[in-house]
Amino acid sequence: MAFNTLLVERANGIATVTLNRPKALNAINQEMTRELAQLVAELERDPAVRVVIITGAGDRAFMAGADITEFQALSAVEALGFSQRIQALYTRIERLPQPTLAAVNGFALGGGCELTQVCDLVIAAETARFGQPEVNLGVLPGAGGTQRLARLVGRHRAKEICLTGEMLDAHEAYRIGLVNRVVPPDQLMAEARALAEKLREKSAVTLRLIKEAIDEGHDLALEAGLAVEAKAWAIAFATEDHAEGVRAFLEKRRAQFKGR
Ligand code: CO8
Repeated sequence: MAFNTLLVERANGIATVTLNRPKALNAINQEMTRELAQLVAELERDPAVRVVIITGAGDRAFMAGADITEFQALSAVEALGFSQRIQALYTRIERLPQPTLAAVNGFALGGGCELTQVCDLVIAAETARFGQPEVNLGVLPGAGGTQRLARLVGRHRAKEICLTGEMLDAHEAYRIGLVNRVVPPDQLMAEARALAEKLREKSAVTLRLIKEAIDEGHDLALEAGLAVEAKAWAIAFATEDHAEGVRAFLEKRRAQFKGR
C-alpha cells in the first residue's frame, strides 16, 4: 500500500519504514497516525517480514514529536482521543511479532522519543538528540513517555527529562540506557541493516518468545515473571526450530531456521 507520510521498503525479510514529512521534521500528524496503524496491521500479519527498521527522512530528524500545528484546534476531549490513539498505536508497535529497530538520525523529541521507547533496539547517529519538550508547550508526554521513560531510565532521570524539557545528545542517551549503540551519521543505516541481518538469521519464533517474555515479565513481580519465562521456554520446545537448533549443534553445522 502507498502512503503519504511513510516510505516502506521491503527487501530480504527486512522492512524499512521511513517517517516521511521532512519539511516538518517528520512530526506525527493524524494522517501519519492512521497510516502507521494501517502499516502495523500489515506487518503483524506478514511472516515474510522478519525485522522492522524505523527511521526518519532527511538528515535532521527521526521525528520532532506530534505535529504542533494540529494542537490549537484540539479540544480536551479530542486531545484525549488523540493521545489514546497514539498510545494504542505505540503499544501495537511495541508488541509487533518482529524485532523492531529504531535508527535515530536526528531529533527524537516528544512523540519521536516515545517511539524509540517502544522499539526493541535503538541505534543513534552521533548527531541524534533526544528529549521530551512537551513541558515547554504547557502539556506533558502523551504517547507513553511519563510511563515508559521512567521504567527505562528510572524516575529521577525521567523527571529531569520531562520537567526541564532539555535535550540529551546521543552519548548521554547511551549513558543512561535510552540507546543501544551510537555511530557516526554516515554509518547509521549500514549498522542498522547489519544488526537486522543478524536477527534475520535467528528463528523468528524464538525471537518472538524472547521479546514477549522480557516485555511481559518487565512489569510483574519476579516470581510471576519467572513463570512467564518458564512457559515461553516450554513453548520453545514445541517448535521445529528448537529441534533444528539442537540437531545443527550436534551435527556441527549452521542451523536453518524456518520460524516454525
Ligand atoms: N510539529 C510541527 N512542525 C514542526 C515540529 C512539530 N513538532 N517540529 C518542527 N516543525 C517544523 C517547524 O515549524 C519548521 O517549519 P517551517 O520551516 O515551515 O517554519 C520546520 O519543522 C523546521 O523546524 P525549525 O525551523 O524549528 O528547526 P530548528 O532547527 O530551528 O529547530 C527543533 C528544531 C528544536 C526540533 C524545533 O523545531 C522544535 O522545538 N520543534 C518542536 C519539538 C517539540 O516540541 N516536540 C514535542 C511536540 S508535543 C508531542 O510530541 C506530544 C506527543 C504525544 C502526542 C499525544 C497526542 C497529542
